[in-house]
Amino acid sequence: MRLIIKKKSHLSESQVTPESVYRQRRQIVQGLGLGLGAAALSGPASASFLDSLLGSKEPENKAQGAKEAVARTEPLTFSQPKAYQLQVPSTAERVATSYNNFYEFGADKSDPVRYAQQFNTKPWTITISGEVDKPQTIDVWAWLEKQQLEERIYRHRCVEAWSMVIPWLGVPLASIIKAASPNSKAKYVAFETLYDPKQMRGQASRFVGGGIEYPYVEGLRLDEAMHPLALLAVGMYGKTLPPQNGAPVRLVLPWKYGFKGIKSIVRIHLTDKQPPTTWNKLAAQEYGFYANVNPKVDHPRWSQATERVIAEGGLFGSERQPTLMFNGYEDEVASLYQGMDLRKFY
Ligand SMILES: Nc1nc2c(c(=O)[nH]1)N[C@H]1C(S)=C(S)[C@@H](COP(=O)(O)O)O[C@H]1N2
Ligand SMILES: [Mo]
Repeated sequence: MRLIIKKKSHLSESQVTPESVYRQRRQIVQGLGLGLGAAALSGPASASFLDSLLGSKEPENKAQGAKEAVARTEPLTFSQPKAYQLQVPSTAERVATSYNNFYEFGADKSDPVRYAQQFNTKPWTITISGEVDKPQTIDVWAWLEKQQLEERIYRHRCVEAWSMVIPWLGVPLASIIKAASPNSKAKYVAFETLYDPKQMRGQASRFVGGGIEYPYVEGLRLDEAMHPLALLAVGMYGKTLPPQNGAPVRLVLPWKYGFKGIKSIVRIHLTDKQPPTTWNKLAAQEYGFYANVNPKVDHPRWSQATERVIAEGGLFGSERQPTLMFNGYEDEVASLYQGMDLRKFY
């Protein structure tokens, strides 16, 4: 019986993220009651191993997935505010849309582009509820037609110590929150991803979904959510978001680790208490509520001082560079955390 299928993709994780790091992050996931022996699941071949257990087939050509994804997007009209155009070459679109974290479709970097292509985002609604004077349900595609979209070229830093530069399209998160009129009790904002195990193979199986308890949830303090850098993204590279990047609507918070950027949002709920967040529930000592990018506060099992840059040339020749405080957005956001011990509130 052949249990391990070696992947041929040139987008193999090991070329982008130091092997020790992605292996370590996955190990947490593996330790969480997945049922199979840890030995059987350990190492970078584990996703392939699971695939083979579940009977899925390796596609002939993975680049095909990326092409389909681009074909499913639609062009958008937008402005380019001067303040947000980072003067650094963007990561190649092909790379940013085929090397993803979206555990609902599998824990391997190449799973989302393979398994999210049939994801149905039409129709799509987002409810805004809780401590607001005007709770509402938004029909996303009708709402989108009335928005003035902005392009924002932001740094994108994953907690796994790799980074990209991505031209996102969206509206300030503040605009949609203001429209619901938060009341005086509103101190935090909770976000929730769609729960639909029929469409999301990772939600249907703990093996595939990395042991995460779904739906994926995230949260921000209200003042963080109202910050002008916080973007409710609906597109990238001039088009609507492809499914693997969080279609139709996701968060982008460039001064925080990527896992705060929750994808495929269906619910926004304002509360007076700090809401639970997915990675914190999974491993609280490793992933905090704040998750601000900070080169001086290491992950317990790896350094955050530097990052591997996945730039224009894609995965080949990617180099390490120093990680910047708040991912380079210190001037903009440091005041949000004045007086806080950033080692304690990591
Ligand atoms: N619902 C959901 N949102 C998610 C994730 C996820 O697994 N599920 N992964 C997060 C992580 S760890 C990162 S780094 C970013 C990746 O976004 P990208 O694939 O567009 O680069 O999405 C974040 N949002
Ligand atoms: Mo991440």
